[in-house]
Amino acid sequence: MGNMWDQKYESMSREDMRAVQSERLADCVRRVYHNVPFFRAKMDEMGVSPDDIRSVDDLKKLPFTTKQDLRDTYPYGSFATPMSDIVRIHASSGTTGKQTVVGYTKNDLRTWSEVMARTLTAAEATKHDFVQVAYGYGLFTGGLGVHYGTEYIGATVIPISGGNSKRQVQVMQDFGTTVLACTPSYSLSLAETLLELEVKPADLKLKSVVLGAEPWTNEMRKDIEQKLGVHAYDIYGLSEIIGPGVAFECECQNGLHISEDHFIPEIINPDTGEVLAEGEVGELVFTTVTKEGLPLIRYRTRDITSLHYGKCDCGRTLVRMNRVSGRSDDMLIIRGVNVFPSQIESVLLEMGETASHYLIIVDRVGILDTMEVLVEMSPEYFSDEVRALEKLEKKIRSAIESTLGISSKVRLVEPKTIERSEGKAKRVIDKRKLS
Ligand code: DLL
Repeated sequence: MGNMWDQKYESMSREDMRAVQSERLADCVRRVYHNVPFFRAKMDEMGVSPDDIRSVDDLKKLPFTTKQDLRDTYPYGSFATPMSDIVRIHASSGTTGKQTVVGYTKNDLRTWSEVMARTLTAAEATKHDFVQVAYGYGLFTGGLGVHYGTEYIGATVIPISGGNSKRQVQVMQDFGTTVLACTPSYSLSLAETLLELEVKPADLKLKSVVLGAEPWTNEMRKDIEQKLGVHAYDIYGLSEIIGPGVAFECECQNGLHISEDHFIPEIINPDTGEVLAEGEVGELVFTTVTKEGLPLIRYRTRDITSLHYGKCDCGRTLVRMNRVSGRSDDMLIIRGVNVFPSQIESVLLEMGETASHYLIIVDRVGILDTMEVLVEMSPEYFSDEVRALEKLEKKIRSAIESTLGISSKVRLVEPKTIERSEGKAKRVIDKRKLS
């Protein structure tokens, strides 16, 4: 059994957890109703009053909150406390439209540190560790989120932020980094820099990497673990809910435990809003029952996953979510077929002859959608021989076609030609949306 930061809440019986959630939910709905005009209007319109919400079973009576609601009330109109109680602002990246602003009270920062402490503890960190935070610092929640969690458990934080890979490696060597936190794609860039500098992972003190902020597959995890020689833990979160720390993997690597005493999850059918049963795949929705600055009720994340309530071998009873395969708005519809970039990633990495770097270019010629996949060769398999390249391109093309049911063009490119990311990787260029 692995270590837990907060045994009481992390291994609570379902009955006790429901009691905690129900009490906190009733209080949260009251606060939001009285302090957030747009949400009060939504509840009034549906004829629901705070008195109707007594237990988690009543959640489904409540209206949803969407990213659009936050945009409509930009910047501070969704906050539930006076601005004088807000001590920190962050913002979501705004890759899919105008950015949204999130605000934290002092208690919210404590909650965030607490859930990050659980996350880091599950990823093998203790007060004796050196945590190198290579997530970006700034309005993005990654850097400061992991930073405060690290200090909270009493470990030593190395706040280097993202980028400058050679310096990252130097710092890992000189400062004795034991835990590295960054995006999965950036961890692969760092693995390449290690190779370039002829530094062997075994010569470092690294024992785990804590990766998240973008979708990645199990195949990519194997690649990272093999290249860095350590366990790679998936961590999940989003700015609107708190930042990193919403859900985290334990040593069983069998789904991510949600800190559900703070964030109650539901899975819904994204088209009808109907709540789905355990194990069914749909859109993840969260209600943040302890947040003060920006409490959100039934916030639609657009992330696609499923929930599992069975007991985990690590001893935690916190519900698990499957790794997020993508966002509903990342889903490409190509000639009527739904395609997630992560499905293509799985196909590529299962073949083993290409690196974990790829780019999907979607376009429209006349009325027909086209998809081209640029794939980087692994240096060990790289060949100048045209026939060998053509053979591999054909193999990848038919693997994509048999898995996804659509044809695509495949172009192999030389090692290190696809742009490396320091934060969230860009996997898709959809030219149809540009025109
Ligand atoms: O990415 C918070 C974060 C920072 C999480 C560091 C983990 C580590 P946002 O910039 O608001 O917040 O982006 C949130 O990123 O809705 C997912 O679509 C995606 N995402 C985050 N973590 C994962 C993950 C941060 N582990 C959006 N797997 C979310 C897949 C992830 N997608």
